[in-house]
Amino acid sequence: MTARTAAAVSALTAVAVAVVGLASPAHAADPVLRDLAAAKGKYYGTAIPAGRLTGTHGSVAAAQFDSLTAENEMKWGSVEPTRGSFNWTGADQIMNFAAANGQKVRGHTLVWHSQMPNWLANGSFGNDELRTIMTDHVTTQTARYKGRIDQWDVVNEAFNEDGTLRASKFYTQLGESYIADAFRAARAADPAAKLYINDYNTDATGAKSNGLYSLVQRLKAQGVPIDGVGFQTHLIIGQVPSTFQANLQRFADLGLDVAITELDIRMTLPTTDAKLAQQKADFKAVTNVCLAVARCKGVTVWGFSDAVSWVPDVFPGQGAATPYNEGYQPKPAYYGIAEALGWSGDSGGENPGPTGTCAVTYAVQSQWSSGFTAGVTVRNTGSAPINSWTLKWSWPAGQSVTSAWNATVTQSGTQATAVNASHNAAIPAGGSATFGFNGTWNGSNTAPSAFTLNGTACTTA
Ligand code: 9MR
Repeated sequence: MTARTAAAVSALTAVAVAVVGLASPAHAADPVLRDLAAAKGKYYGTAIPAGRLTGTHGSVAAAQFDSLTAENEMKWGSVEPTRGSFNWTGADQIMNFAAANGQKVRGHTLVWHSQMPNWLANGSFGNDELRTIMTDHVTTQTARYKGRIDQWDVVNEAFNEDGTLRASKFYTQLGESYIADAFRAARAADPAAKLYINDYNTDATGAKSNGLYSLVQRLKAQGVPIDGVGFQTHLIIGQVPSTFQANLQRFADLGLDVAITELDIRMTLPTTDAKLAQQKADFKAVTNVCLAVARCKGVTVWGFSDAVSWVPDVFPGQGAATPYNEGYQPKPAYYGIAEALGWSGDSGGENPGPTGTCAVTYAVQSQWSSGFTAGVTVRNTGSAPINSWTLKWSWPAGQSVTSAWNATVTQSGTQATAVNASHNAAIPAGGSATFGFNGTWNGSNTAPSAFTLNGTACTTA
C-alpha cells in the first residue's frame, strides 16, 4: 500500500487510527466501517463463526463491525442436536464477544428447512406435536437471549423461486400458519427483539419477492408481530439488481424495517483488477441502497474475509466474495463500502494484491518411484507488505501432498492450499517465503502451472 501524505488523512480517518491501529493488521489510517455507518444512523455487521473470534479474524471483526451474526451456531441443528438437550457453547461465545465489543447481534435463525437436527428432520411427528416442537424451540431460544438480540431471523428461506411457499416439513404439515405461530412465540418470549423474515433472491422485484411481499401483507393484516424483512443479498459481480432500492422501499412502505443480512458478491477466480473494481462498485451500490431507504437498519456481510467464506465450497471456481482478501488486507470492495458511508480518504492504491504482485518458484527437489519432495518460494513483488498468506494451486496429474514444513498444506480434490507458518506469515515488499512438502505422484509429475496468493494470480518463475 502506498504511503499517505498527512494532508490526505481526514479528521475522520485520524480518529480511526486510534481504533484500528491496535487491532487491524491492515493500514493504520484505514477507515472504520462501524463508525462511518453509525454516523449515518446504520450498523455495519458481519457473520462470524465462533471458532474465529480470536487472532486477526477476531480483532478485525471487533474493530470494523458493530453487529454480529452467528454463521452457524444459533441454527437449530447446532443448539439442539438431541431432542431436549441444548448446546449453547458457540452461540454464547458470540454473544459474549459482541457484548465485550459493543456490538449488536442478529439472531440467525429459529425456523429453517435446512440445518435442522437429524431427530427433527428425520422424525415423524403428528401435526400438533410438530407445532409444539417448533414453538417450544422458538420460545427456548429467544428466552435464553431475551433483551440481548437486536433482530431475530424468525423464519428463514420460506419461499420457492416462483414465490410459492417452500414445501418444508413445517409448511407441509402445518400450512402457512407455522409462520405466524413462530413469530408469536418469539414476541412472547423476547418482546424487545425485532422479528424478521429473511430470504435470498428476493433483492429484486420479481416472482419470489412478490410472494414474500404478499405474505408479509397477510401477516400484517392478521396482526402477526413481524417487524422486518431481511434481504440476504448473495450476489455475483456486475449484477446488483436495478430494482433493489425500489423493492426495499415497497416493503418499508408496509411499515416494516428492512436489512441487508448476508451480503457477499462473488466472482469467477482468479481475481483481476477489473473484477475487483467491479466488486468495489457493487459493494458501494448495495451500501448506498441501504442508505437511501430510511427504514433500512444496516448491512451485514456474510463473512468479511475471503479466508472464511462459504462461497468456494458451494460454487467451485468462484470466490473472493468479501471485502478483505485471504491475507486480511482490505480489498477495493472495502473502500467502496467506506466511500458509500461518506469516507473520502486516500485508499493508497487500494488493491492489496493485483495480478502479478506475487511470483512463485516451484521445484521438484527429488523424486522416487511414487513419491517426491518439492520446494516452493513465494515472492512478494508488490509494494505493500503481506501480513499473512494462503497459496493455492491445482495439481495437473493427480498428485497429492502427504506432509509439509514451513507451511500447513491441505488438499481437497486436486486443489492444494498452503497457509503460512507463524514465522513466515509476513512477507515484506520485495521479500519472499519458502516452504516444502512431500507428495505422491503416479504416471507423470507435471508441475502446477498456476498459483494464487491470497486469491490473486501469481506469475511463475
Ligand atoms: O455460511 C453458512 C455455511 O457455513 C453453512 O455450511 C451453510 C449451511 O446451510 O449455511 C451458510 O449460511 C447460510 C445462511 O445460514 C442462510 N443463507 C445462506 C447462507 C450461505 O449458504
